[in-house]
Amino acid sequence: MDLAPDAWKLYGILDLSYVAIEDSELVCSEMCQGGVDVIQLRAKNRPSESLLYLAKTIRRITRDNGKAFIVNDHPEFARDAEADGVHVGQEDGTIAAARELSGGLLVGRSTHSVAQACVAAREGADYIGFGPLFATSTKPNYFPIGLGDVRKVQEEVAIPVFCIGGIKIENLDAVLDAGARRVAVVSGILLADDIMEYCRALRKRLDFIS
Ligand code: TZP
Ligand code: MG
Repeated sequence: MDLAPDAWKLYGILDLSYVAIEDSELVCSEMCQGGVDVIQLRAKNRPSESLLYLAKTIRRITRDNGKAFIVNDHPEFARDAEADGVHVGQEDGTIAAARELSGGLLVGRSTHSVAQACVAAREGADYIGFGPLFATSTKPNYFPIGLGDVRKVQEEVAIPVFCIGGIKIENLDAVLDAGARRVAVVSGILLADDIMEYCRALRKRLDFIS
């Protein structure tokens, strides 16, 4: 398992608004075998107890497959599940607080502009999400920022930038042509007929990117 976000290109998000909890182990395994580098567990509005239990299960599967594991929103669960990191949004407190609460794990931050990306990097985030590039029902209340700043954000910050939001196999070339080197994908993967094959197709295209 490579713990350096710098080594990750394909960031898969296991979002329980798309996956029934009883299917999550299988989906996680398929994502791992399809070639994601890292899996984030994202479970908005879920009771905390079930989330910690699931986080421990996903930790086991990701570890067995040599993949990194990130927990969204809950630094204490990240710590207790022995995840590699925690991912926090703009409203989720400081990077330092998330790192402290997680017991010193990696901390990623969602950003929606180059300015927010710069702040996150200055604050000490280990990587950022940047988007949504395109409109997406996974994060419906966010205005899509488009492809225009993809190159610029990577010039402005030295930490890894994961482009996110509406990315599918069909538009991946456009995202990469705009300068992206890493992507995070939720519904594209989770709604695919064959999750493993879908991840493999994304992976294959990303392998050409330095
Ligand atoms: N942050 C910015 S867009 C987004 C998140 C979590 C959702 C991306 O989901 P999808 O389904 O890949 O568009
Ligand atoms: Mg959050």
